[in-house]
Amino acid sequence: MSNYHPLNEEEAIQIARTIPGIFSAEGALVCREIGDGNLNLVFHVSQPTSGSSLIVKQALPYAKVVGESWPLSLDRARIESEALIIEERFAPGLVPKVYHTDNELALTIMEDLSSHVIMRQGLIDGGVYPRFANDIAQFLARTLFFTSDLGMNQQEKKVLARSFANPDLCKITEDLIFDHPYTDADTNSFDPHLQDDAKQLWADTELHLEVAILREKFLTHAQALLHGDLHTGSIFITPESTKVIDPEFAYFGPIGFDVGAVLANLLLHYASQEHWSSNEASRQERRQYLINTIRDIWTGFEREFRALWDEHGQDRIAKTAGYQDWYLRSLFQDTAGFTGAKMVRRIVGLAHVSDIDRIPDPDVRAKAQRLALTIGKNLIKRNRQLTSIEELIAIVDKASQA
Ligand code: SR1
Ligand code: MG
Repeated sequence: MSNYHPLNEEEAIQIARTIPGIFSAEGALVCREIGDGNLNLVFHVSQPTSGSSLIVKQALPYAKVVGESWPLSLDRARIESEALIIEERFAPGLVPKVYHTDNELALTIMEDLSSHVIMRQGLIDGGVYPRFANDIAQFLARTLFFTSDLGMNQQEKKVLARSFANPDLCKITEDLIFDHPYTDADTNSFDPHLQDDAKQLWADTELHLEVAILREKFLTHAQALLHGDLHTGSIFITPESTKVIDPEFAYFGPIGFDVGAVLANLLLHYASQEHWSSNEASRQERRQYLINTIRDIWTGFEREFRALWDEHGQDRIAKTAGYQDWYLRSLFQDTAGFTGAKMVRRIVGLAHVSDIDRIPDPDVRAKAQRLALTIGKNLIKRNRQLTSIEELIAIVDKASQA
């Protein structure tokens, strides 16, 4: 019989004590449950006398954001631990260290990153992160290249993919990103002032065709091991350090989905500058910073992915002239489309982003929401025609000037 049960703080302390090399034998431990995400319990366990600490993360058997009526597999805790270990191998220093995994209790015990802030909040507070574009470009290029058929033995990749079948979490994405925002679904949630905008989304068959094509890619293109939920709430940051957390949605899927997740969340923050910048000059400056970051991420990602391909590509046929250019163009188009889909879902779907939801004035919030929707819809509709990051930026600029 399974020993699984949700931990309380005392039990989290007892388990934390068993992790070697973190706490001194003397000195009490204290614990706080700090989980503010949609799905899990997160215990912060620390020892005031030594200053040591760690995180005990436990999956719940349902989606916390909805309640027990939405059951979810506990296997996602194993998936998260194993994905973190693989990411550390290919992108060392860019994820928290995993100290221990307990699949029965659905636990990952890992490095405490309290010296960092969640990037979404850091951006809201006006933070500037000079290392971020390069760090995340490296993370994306290295984890995605080395788990793709270009950088991993193709038979080993198939075997690895077996342990990353993640049906429950993929189903969340299939529904909440690629279906529900485009119909009058019960799970949708949006401000009443967006009723007409939502109706337009539900009736826009040109948009639906592109969403269907993106959804098909999400369902069938097992290109590489994705993080699967790489928004700015899944990144811990300081100006000197970037750490990607929370890969419980990891599975083998289309590379552009991860790159697009990062760009989408920067663009949602861009749209939210309607509120967070106090005047037009600071808004322009902040938006320019975000656009420069987006440009640097894509160009850094592309440069590193091509360099890895040239140096480590094992395949004779993958060296065929023109194939690398075709592949990168298609990755870029997927990135643009997924960026758009990940923006639209955060305005009308179940789970939103605080950058926009915390805007107090409904008129200002509506302006930010409509800007995000316009950018998102245009990126979805035009993804298959785009060929450069400058074209993507031009879509953003045009929507902002309207
Ligand atoms: C029911 S879970 C809602 C969302 O939270 C996660 O972070 C994913 O983005 C998911 O879609
Ligand atoms: Mg998460």
